[in-house]
Amino acid sequence: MSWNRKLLMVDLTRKSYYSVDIPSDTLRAFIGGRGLAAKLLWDLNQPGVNPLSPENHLIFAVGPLTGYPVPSSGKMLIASKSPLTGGYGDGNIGTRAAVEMRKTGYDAIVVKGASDKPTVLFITCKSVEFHDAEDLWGKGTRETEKKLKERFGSDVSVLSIGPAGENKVLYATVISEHGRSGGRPGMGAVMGSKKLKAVVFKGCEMPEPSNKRELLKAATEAYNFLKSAPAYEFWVRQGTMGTIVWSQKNSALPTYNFREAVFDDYEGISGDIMEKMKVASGACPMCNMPCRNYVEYSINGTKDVAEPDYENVAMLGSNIGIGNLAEVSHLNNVIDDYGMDTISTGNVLGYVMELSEKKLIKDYTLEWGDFRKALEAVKMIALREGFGNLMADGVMRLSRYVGGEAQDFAMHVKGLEISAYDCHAAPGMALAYGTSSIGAHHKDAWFISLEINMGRDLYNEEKPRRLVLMQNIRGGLFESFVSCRLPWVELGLDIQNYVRFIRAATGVDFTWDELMTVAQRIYSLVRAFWVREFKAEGKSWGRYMDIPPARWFKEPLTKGPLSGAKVDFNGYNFMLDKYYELRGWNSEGIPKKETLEKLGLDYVASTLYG
Ligand code: PTT
Ligand code: SF4
Repeated sequence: MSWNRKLLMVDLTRKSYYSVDIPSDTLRAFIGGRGLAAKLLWDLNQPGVNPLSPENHLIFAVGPLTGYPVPSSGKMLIASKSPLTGGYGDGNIGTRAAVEMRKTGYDAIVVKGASDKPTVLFITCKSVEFHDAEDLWGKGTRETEKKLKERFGSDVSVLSIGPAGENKVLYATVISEHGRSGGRPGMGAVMGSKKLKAVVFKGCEMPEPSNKRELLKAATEAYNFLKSAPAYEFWVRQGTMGTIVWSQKNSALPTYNFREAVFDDYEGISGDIMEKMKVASGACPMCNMPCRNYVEYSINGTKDVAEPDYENVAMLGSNIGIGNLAEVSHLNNVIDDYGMDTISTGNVLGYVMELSEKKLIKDYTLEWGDFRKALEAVKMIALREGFGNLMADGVMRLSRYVGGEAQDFAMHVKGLEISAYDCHAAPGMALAYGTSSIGAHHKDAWFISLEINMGRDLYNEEKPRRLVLMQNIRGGLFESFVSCRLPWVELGLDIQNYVRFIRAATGVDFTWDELMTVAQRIYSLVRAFWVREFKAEGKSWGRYMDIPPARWFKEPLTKGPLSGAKVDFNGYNFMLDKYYELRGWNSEGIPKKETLEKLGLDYVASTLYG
């Protein structure tokens, strides 16, 4: 069976709820996670809805692999219309809450309305309860989770927001287990706008897989493969932090607001330094390749423990000129507690540092590498104090406020700040950012590693072809199964294992081609959602939405072995055209009518084309 086949609909305004069955053909067509979330947002949201209004829907979704004993399946998706970008937004979070949610008997939970007072939702397999959370409003995510466990029992799992979500910082996220964060494009702000401080889960039992024997057999083989993979030992030592040195060597480490791609002090924030500070490691549920590294650090004599990952460290380290992992870890920790995205925060700080250096702002200044002032700025953002109120709206809005040349080095795509790979010398990765489903995030395609092998300075048809495949696997399948992609990405677990898992779990004889069609369907639906929302709000939509910041085209690198590199604008557009062709979208990046119909999205076609 595998799917719970149930949707929980919660109305926070009325404090009511009911459940509905999900039709089998919907599950087959969208699988779960992102697929289901995109379908629900398309169906339930009024076009043009204000993302921070009660009418916007917030979705928590698991998939048919979530929580099964298959490699790294302890993940879930949080999705909504994004207040940061105005388009489709989601995030993937690895937490026990994913497993508990699956055990409550729902595949997705849809939250609409807004409470008049801070509220906690307590969801079990038997009931849905609305609890007062007045005492938690204003508290950090760490204390919130602790207090909720005291209140509901140590066996519950918690997703919560901090002051940033409450204050509707446009890149506020949802936090779990202190150091896990999901929903970069402001999913925490959507929760805050609904006065939903936290969701607490306590499940009963997992749904039975369709073919348990086969699922366990396939999973055991995969777990064994991972343990014996050549990269395993280094992975469990450094996890994503190994990428700092990799990015430095490959001129991809964002440095000084993506002005450069190598950082003089990279050794101070490297995986090797992290290993020296490491006091423990951990894993998301069902994972046998633990990559959560807990480091102990001391700032001004006060010790604490943080959980740094590559993106956090690059964006709060090299990108803002800090080469000290203790300082970066502290920033990371504080940002987790406020509940906002480290990538966007690092971008905003780097952007304000560059604006200050160029004397383009007078209201507030920040210098490269100034840890103390960066820490103050983080607080100002989370609490929307002074200039922090503007910084809380992200780089795109800040660049419009400053205007002129400042827009050229505003590092975002579609309003979402760029994650930690510089693309001066990686046009295919720039295309991956340009076309990602939620704005500039690497989750749909960490194309740069492949591109380095293919030839970085090439502009050809092969790159968009490989990019579409990579996005379909990562953004289509892993986000819908919902399961961590890192066994496949980092340790080379053959993707065909997942075809075996999904068949055994669901009992549906999915073929590879059918799974690719599901992924194409999800991509076109998500893109159609963006277009529908932009049109409904009277905002313009065009291929310029898929073009990364001017900096990468105009200002070459001046340091490192790839000094002089920049992206060729015509070459980029050539690959973008090929990309559109492969997706069946027109030259403005809009899915064609016949593409939508071929994918079974006739209802979407009739909205876009009348
Ligand atoms: C993800 C993004 C990432 S991706 C990182 S580090 W990375 C940043 N982490 C943050 C953090 O921490 N605190 C914080 N306040 N903000 C943060 N923002 C950033 O968020 C994450 C891991 C990692 S570590 C990666 S690559 C992989 N991502 C996966 C994905 O997206 N899908 C999937 N099926 N599997 C994945 N496996 C890996 O999971 P977002 P997590 Mg995160 C402290 O949420 O919104 O998708 O942005 O999920 O549980 O923290 O695991 O070098
Ligand atoms: Fe979590 Fe890392 Fe395991 Fe993925 S590989 S499930 S991010 S611990």
